[in-house]
This record gives sequence, C-alpha cells and structure tokens, in this order.
Amino acid sequence: MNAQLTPATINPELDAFWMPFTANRQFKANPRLLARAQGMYYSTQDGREILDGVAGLWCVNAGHGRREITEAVTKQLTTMEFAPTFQMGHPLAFELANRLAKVAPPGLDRIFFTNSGSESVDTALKIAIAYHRARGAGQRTRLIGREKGYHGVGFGGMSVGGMVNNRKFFGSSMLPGVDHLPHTLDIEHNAFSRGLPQWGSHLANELERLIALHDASTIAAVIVEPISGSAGVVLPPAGYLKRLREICDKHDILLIFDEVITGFGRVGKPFAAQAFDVTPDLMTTAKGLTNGAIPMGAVFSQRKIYDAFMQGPDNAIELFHGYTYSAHPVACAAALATLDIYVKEGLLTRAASLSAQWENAVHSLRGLPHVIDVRNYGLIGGVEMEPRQGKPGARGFEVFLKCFERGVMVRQTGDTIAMAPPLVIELKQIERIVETLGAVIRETA
Ligand code: PXG
Repeated sequence: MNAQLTPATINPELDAFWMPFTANRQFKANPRLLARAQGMYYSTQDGREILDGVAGLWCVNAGHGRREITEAVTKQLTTMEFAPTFQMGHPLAFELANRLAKVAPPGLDRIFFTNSGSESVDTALKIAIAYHRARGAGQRTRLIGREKGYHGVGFGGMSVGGMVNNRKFFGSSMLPGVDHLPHTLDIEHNAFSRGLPQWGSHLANELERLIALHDASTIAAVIVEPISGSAGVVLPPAGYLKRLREICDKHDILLIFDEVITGFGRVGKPFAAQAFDVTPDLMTTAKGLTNGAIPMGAVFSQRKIYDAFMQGPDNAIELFHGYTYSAHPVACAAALATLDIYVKEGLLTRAASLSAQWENAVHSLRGLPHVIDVRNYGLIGGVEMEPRQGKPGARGFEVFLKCFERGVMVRQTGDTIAMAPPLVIELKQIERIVETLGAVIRETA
C-alpha cells in the first residue's frame, strides 16, 4: 500500500465508485474521464478528441452515437419500459430471437437472453449440464475450459476461465470438476504470424488426454473463445477448432464457443463460427449485440438441445433459469436497431474487406524496440512487448497511457496492446492508430 495514494487524500469525489478491473488509486490520482462520443471518437471532459481503437470495450461495433439506436430505445421507453418474460412475453423478444436466428451459424436457432457476457457464459454452462441430464446422462457434469481463457466473472465463467489473476484471489471457490486445456499462444513457433498461426493444431489433441483422464462419460462441455481477447489476442492455430469439434463429436461432449468479443462482425463474418467453419453446440454473445448501448447478452443453442428440454407435461417449466431482465424490452429495441444498422451497412462482413490493410498496418510495427509479437485476425490486433525486468505490465501500461495522451484509445493486458476498433473505421483512422502506437513504442524504453 502506498500511503501517499490513499484515495481520500487524492480526490474524494471519485472515491465512492469502486471501479471494476481498475487500479483505483492510480486512476483516481490521474483520472481519464470520457464525456461524449460520436462515430469513431470519444471526447474527454476537457474536450480532447480520442480515436477509439477498441470499440469502447470490444462492443461499439457500429461506431458511437447511432441515432437509430437512440430513437428505438427512446420509443420503447415511452411505450413500455419493462415487461416480464417469466410466464409472460412481449413481441420484441420473439422478433429479436427470430432475427438473430437468421444471422446465426447453421442450426443455432434457439436463443436465451441474458444481460452480459458473464451471464451468457454461466447460462450456457448450466444448459450444457442440464441437457445431458435431460437425456439421461446426469453424470456428465464436468466442464473443460482453457488456460488464458476469459469467460467473464461469474463463478462458472471464473472456474472455466484461465487467467490467473481472475482466479487466485478467490481461493477454492470454484466449480468442482473443472479442467483446462493448454492455451495456444506460442511465440517461439508462431511470432509475427499473419492471421492464424500455422503451428499448433495438435494442441487440440490435449482434449483426448483430458478425456482419457476423466472419462468422456463425466464431461458435459468444452468452452473456448475462438479468439481470446482479454488474455491479449490469442489466436487458434489453423485447424485447431475443427479438431476440437471432431473430438467433442466423437465423445458426445458439447462444444461451446464464447463469442462475446468475436460475435457481430469483428472477424469478418457475423460470428467466428462462420469464419472458421466450425459450428458449436452453444454460443455465448453480448457486447456487439446492442452496440454496447444497453446491456444485453444472448446464448445461441442448437435446436437439438432446446428440443431435449421440451418433454414432460406441457405445464412444466423446462429450464429453471432466467433473469428478471432476460429480453428486457429496451434492450431488445436496441438490439433490433443495431441489427438493422449492421445489415444495412454491411458491418457483419466489413472487417473482411479491411482485414488485409489492417494486417499490413499492425505488422508494420514489427521490428520496433521490445516488440516480440504481432497478432491479427479480422479487425483485431495484438502487439506484444517484452516485459521490463521484474515489472511485468509496466511497459504495456505506459504505452497505453501515452497513446491516450496522444488521442488514441487502445487496451492493455500485461505487456500486450490489444486493438479492436469500431467496424466503421476508415483507412486513415487505421493509419492514425498504428502510427500513434508505433511512435509511442519507439519512445518507450
Ligand atoms: N466472455 C468473453 C470472451 C469476454 O471477452 C466476457 C465473457 C464477459 O462479458 P461481460 O459482459 O460480463 O463483461 C467477456 C468480456 C478486454 C476486456 O479488454 C474484455 C472483456 C471485458 C472487459 C475487458 O480484454 N470481455
């Protein structure tokens, strides 16, 4: 603890808000406050323009200040601000589910609504376990995640997740019966790969090893992010996800893709499942679903899973799970307006037409001091720098801060800078992000 950084002595007005995933004392000593947003830009409270290199937090895919979303939300608030979806319904919920089913990967046309990525993940894990039980395989309760995985912060998502700091503070308060695949980041073999790395599809075979250890009859599901964002942009080696799919099929294990960041156009197709031509059994989403305007998440399920629940007496509740705000009417309105924009402006595939320029731009940072890897796919980029001796994350944070001071917002995870701009970005703005980052890296010892 640094006595000089006792919050009350810094800025008492900032004290009450306990900020998430933030160095509270450091932030409150030197706050970065955003006040307005339009298109590709934020403005700070003191009126500086900040180019948004990370779509808010991987969510504002259609850019900021979209009038259509504001209008749809305003209209819904004045028409009906809330309606229950437990034993009741409202039309927008059904309309949205139908619309989502149309852009979904093949067969994933049953949709369960949540309010966040974390809730989507916990929902999908619970559905997976209950699905096996509904089929008479109630002993299949084990869940397999992956090292470096991020699946939100609920107890389920934390347990299958594989980021050390998100787990170690919470003792053994984890789901029992969880195991983890090895992660797929291998700088030694794959540094500076353009797009998917070629080395490492065999890492999927580790699933066979875990199955041999635990026996398939105890395993409900495997959950992975097709591309990991939070851990610093970790890509699947070419062929890796297909291999996971094959092994899951062979052993009757459900495959869950966590597409909270890869969904809604980020990778050049509506979902990574389509980009990589691998269809999961369940798919979790949030973020881009409403362009970040109103909190909402959705779990996409294969019809066979939904159908497995639709048995027993007609008056029996089939799944004892849900949230007060599942399919909140205002969130539904926001999502419908967002989908309209995505379709009208071709944003679910626009990243594919920009990805070659994006790739060239981010790979131009190769060769700069301390840069040990550059990774990219769709409109996602990661630049990994060597950590300072004994101070992991310090260099990354300094680069993030200096970029912000120069009017470009990126994300920092350890010593990796992650970028995921709104999908409406123009080439000039890609150049500006990469030039700023490059200049800052050059000056950062
Ligand atoms: N799954 C994945 C794959 C995510 O990326 C969540 C679940 C949880 O979503 P909620 O809505 O509960 O936060 C996420 C969230 C970052 C960053 O910069 C990424 C997330 C959240 C905050 C920061 O890497 N992803």
